[in-house]
Amino acid sequence: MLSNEQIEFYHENGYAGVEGVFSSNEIAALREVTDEFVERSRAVSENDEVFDLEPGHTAEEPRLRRVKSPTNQHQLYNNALHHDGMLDIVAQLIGDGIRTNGTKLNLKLPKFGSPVEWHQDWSFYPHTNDDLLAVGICIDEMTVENGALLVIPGSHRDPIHDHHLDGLFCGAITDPAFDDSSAVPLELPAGSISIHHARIIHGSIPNRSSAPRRLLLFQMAAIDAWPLTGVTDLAEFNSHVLRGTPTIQPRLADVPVRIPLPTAGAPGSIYESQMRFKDRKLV
Ligand SMILES: O=C(O)CCC(=O)C(=O)O
Repeated sequence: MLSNEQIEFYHENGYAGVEGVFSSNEIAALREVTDEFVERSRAVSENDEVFDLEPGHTAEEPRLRRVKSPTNQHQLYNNALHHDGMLDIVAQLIGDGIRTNGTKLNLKLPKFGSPVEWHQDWSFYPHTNDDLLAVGICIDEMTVENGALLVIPGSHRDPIHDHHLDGLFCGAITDPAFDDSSAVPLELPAGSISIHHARIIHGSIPNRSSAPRRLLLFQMAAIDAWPLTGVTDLAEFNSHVLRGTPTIQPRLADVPVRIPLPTAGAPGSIYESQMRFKDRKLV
């Protein structure tokens, strides 16, 4: 559980790091199953429903950068999503009713793991209120050298920045005057969780070290936050509830919104949508 100081820190700064949430056995099991996905990616040559590949990926030298919706791909990841210690912490920040609105496993394998350009998750999925955050389970120690998550403290209270390029959503902050000089890294040992508010500005640089940086990310929303891009299948929507009772009465808050439309093509991963943006800061 978080102390009052940790809760205050999160609300003030928009992020938190909590050590020792996952045991060394739980982390060892997550590493093993993640290694299996890297092995399986050898048989894949193009991005598909499960695998997102780095440029230069080959069967001989697999360069997997994301397993999409890992909780649908393996029971162990799904167990991690329901981890009570983690959900107790999330409940302290967004309330007892919790829905997941997406899961992903970002891998920065040694020496080349892709950077992620500055962005606010909220630009991808604005909701009726902003009690949303992402939890990252550190499968490996996360350091500056292996491409730790970088955050701009307090920026969850900023307006929503422009994430469009040439009129199309690209999932990165495109304002050339954007200043990232106050960014800080979230350096954490394996087994920790990182937490970042959906509106905080964050990103990461490439992995230049010989150690992997694998981060299992769970997006979480308060149960009464509804996506502004709509819900078409209520049963499916409610199947993502992790704790609490679903409601059809969204809570409305005065939040800044830009809709992530139009897109440049079929919506892909953040790596794909940011590719059009050449003037990147995090390279
Ligand atoms: O894996 C990372 O370093 C950044 C993750 C992220 O911001 C995202 O996938 O939206």
